[in-house]
Parts: sequence; C-alpha cells; structure tokens
Amino acid sequence: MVMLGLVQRCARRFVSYHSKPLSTQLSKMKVNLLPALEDNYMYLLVDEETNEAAIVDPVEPDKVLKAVEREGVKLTTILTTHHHWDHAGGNKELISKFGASNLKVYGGDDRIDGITTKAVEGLEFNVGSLEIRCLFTPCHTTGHICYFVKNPNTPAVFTGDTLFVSGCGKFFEGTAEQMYSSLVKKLSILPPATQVYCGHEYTVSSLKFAQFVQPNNQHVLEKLNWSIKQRENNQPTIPSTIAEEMLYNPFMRVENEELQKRCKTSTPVETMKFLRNEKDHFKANV
Ligand code: GBP
Ligand code: ZN
Repeated sequence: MVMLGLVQRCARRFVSYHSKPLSTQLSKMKVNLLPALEDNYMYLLVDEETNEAAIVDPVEPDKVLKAVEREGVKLTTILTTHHHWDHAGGNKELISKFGASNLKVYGGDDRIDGITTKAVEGLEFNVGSLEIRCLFTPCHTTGHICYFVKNPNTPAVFTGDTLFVSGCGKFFEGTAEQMYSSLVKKLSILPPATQVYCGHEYTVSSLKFAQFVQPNNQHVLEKLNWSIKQRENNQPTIPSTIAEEMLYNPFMRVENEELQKRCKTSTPVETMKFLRNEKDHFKANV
C-alpha cells in the first residue's frame, strides 16, 4: 500500500508538476521632484516597468523637457491638480511641444487648458502599469483634484494646493465643510504609508503655525527642526506621509479634542473654519 502510494506520486511528478515558477514584478515607480517658480513643485512620475511617465502641474515646460530627456522616459500624460496659473499655466506650451495627439491631459476644471479627459471623483486610469485614482477635493478651487497612485509598495498622492506638509490651501472657492471632507474623509483614509507630494514648499511656515496652535505637540517640534535643516541645505521637505500628517498637521487633526478645546470649538468643521481664518492672519516671520 505504502509502496503503491510512492509509485503514484513519482509517476505524477513526471506527467505534471505543481506550477511553473513565476517572478512577479510589482509595479515600480519613481518620482522626480522638479522645483519650479519661487516655491512650486512639479513632479515627473515614472513607471519603471514601461518607462512611461506623467508630469504633475508642468508650469515650467522647459524644465519638464530637460527632465524627460535626462531620465530617458516617454511622457504620455499631464496631471493637473487645479486651474491656478502656477500649476496649469504651462499646459498649452507643453502640449504644443509634444503634439496634442501624444499627450493625455487630466484635470477637474474647465478653466484648465488642453484637457482631454475630465477628472472626476473615482476616475481610474493607468500611466504604464501604474494605476491612478482621482480624488475630487474642492475648496481651494471648485475643481481641485488629487491624484492617488495605487502602487502596492509605495502608494503616493499628489495633493496640489489641497494638502501641504502640515498645512492646507486657502479656501478661495469653497467652505470649511468641503476642506474637512477633502482632508479628513478622503485623504486621511489613504494607506498611512502613502507618500504626500504637494504643490508648494511651505513646510517651515506651516509648521510654525502648527506649533502656535499645538504648543505641546512633540511631532510638530521634531518636524520643524528637521525642516529648517533641510531648507538651510536647500533640500526639499517633500514627501511626507499620510501617517506623519496625522501627527502634526492641525488641519488633518480637526477631530482632535485638545485642538478643538484650544480653538473653543466643538465640531471638526468649526475647528477647520477657525484654524483657516487664524492661519490667514498668522505672521510666521519666515
Ligand atoms: C506662505 O505660506 O509661505 N507665501 C505664503 C502663502 C497657494 S498659491 C502664499 C499663498 O497664499 N499661497 C496659497 C495658499 O493656499 N497658501 C496656504 C497658506 O497660506 O496657508 N496662487 O498662486 C495660490 O493658490 C494663486 C494663483 C491664487 C492664482 C489665486 C489665483 Br486666481
Ligand atoms: Zn492654488
């Protein structure tokens, strides 16, 4: 009986086997941070599996072109976070340089030049093998979109002027309710390890405000000291992560009781409104 079992197993090994070996390349991405204007950032997002690339907010097309050549990638996509000139102002020139038929242009606002696909909440598409999901985050502007890259190893989100490191955008076209929904209901629930790539280098001044409203928060102090050093060496303070933002960003922490008490408010939306108004009048001395 035992002998028969052994024979059967050996026989099976010859006719068929378990599975072919397979190595799965998890999608790999690279983010090139490209400083622009005074304090803006553009980002060249590269899918290292296909060499396809997307550019986020290409306000300075010449710098984008140089980065594309240096990296040896194929630019196929423009991701526009919002219509302000310091984010969308380079679309026209970049499109004319690459040819309209060679670029897909995403944006959530009709005031953005060159849109080929209107970005709406939940819209998903690929840049090479990278899967991107659009998050509709109105308030700074009515058509603001954040772009979430679902990369399983290192997810990333491009937040434009909605979420900054330790801050958020001014409420030019929206309400505290909308910013609460964007920051807390949509962005804070992304995987904690998600890297945050925002539209401006405002980190030091944002952290000075964060320290003013959260004087006992050690995470603020640590991040501020680190950010000052980074800036002294002309190094960026980007990216942070969603998990980090939850520790020090007062606008992400409007549900925190101690912060609400400090603002003499009792709801997250009231706290958001109070903090934004206070920040609008805050002098950070930087
Ligand atoms: C600072 O914090 O260091 N330089 C200052 C703030 C985004 S850019 C300058 C400022 O107001 N920046 C805007 C903002 O939202 N800041 C957040 C904050 O201060 O907490 N922009 O360039 C701004 O969106 C713009 C362009 C605005 C076109 C309106 C039009 Br129309
Ligand atoms: Zn803006």
